[in-house]
Amino acid sequence: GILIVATKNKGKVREFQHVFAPLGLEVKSMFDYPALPDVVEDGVTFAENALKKSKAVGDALGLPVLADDSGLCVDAIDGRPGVYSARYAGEGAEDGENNLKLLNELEELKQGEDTGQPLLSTARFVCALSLYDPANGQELTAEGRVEGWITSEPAGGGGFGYDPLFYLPEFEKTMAELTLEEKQQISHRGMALRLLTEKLAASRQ
Ligand code: ITT
Repeated sequence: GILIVATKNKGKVREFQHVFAPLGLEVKSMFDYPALPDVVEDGVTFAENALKKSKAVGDALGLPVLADDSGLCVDAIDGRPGVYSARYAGEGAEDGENNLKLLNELEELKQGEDTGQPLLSTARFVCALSLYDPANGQELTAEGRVEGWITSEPAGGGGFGYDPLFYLPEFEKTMAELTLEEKQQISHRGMALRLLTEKLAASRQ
C-alpha cells in the first residue's frame, strides 16, 4: 500500500519512510504530486496547521493523507520560533540560516554575562500529526513533544532542521548525533506517531 504525507520537507520524509517502509507502506510526499498548490499555514497552533495540510491535500487527491506540523519552542524567547520554525530567518530560509539566527538571538540575551556555558535555554520540539480521510471526513490528531536544551556548540550530521542545536542531557548528545532509530524512539514525531497509531486502532474497533 501507499501512505501519502502532505510534506515538502525531506527530513520528515526520511523519518516517515524509516517507520513505514518496514510495514510495507510506500511513503509518497508532495514531491510526488508537484502540481498540488502549496497550503497556506496561517494557523496559530501546530494542530491547526497540520489539519489544514491533511485536509487540503486529502480533498485534492480524494485519498487519506497524513500531515505533520512541527517546530521548536525555546523558553528564553517566549516559545519562539514555534509555528514559525521553518521560516524563522525568512520565507524559504535554509536550516543553517534558521539555526544561526536562533543562536545569535540567544547569545545576545546573555551579553555582558558570559557564563562560558554552552547550554543557552531549555526548549522543546513539538509535532502535531493529522490523518484525514476524505471518504468519511474523519480526522485524527496526535501531538508529541520532547524536552531538551539549546546548545551553542552544534554537533552531529543526522536529522534535519534544529537537530544539531538540540541537546539531550540524558544522552549527552544532540538530536543530530542520534541514529534515525534512536531519534524515532524519543522524538516529538515518534511520540506523535505512536499516539496516532493507538487512536487509529481504537477508532477501528
Ligand atoms: P511541510 O510543511 O511541507 O511539512 P516544513 O519544513 O515547512 O515542511 P513545518 O511548517 O512543520 O514544516 O515546520 C517545521 C520546522 O520545524 C522544520 O522546518 C524544522 O525547522 C523544525 N523541525 C520540526 N521537526 C524537527 C525535527 O525533528 N528536527 C529538527 N527540526 C525540526
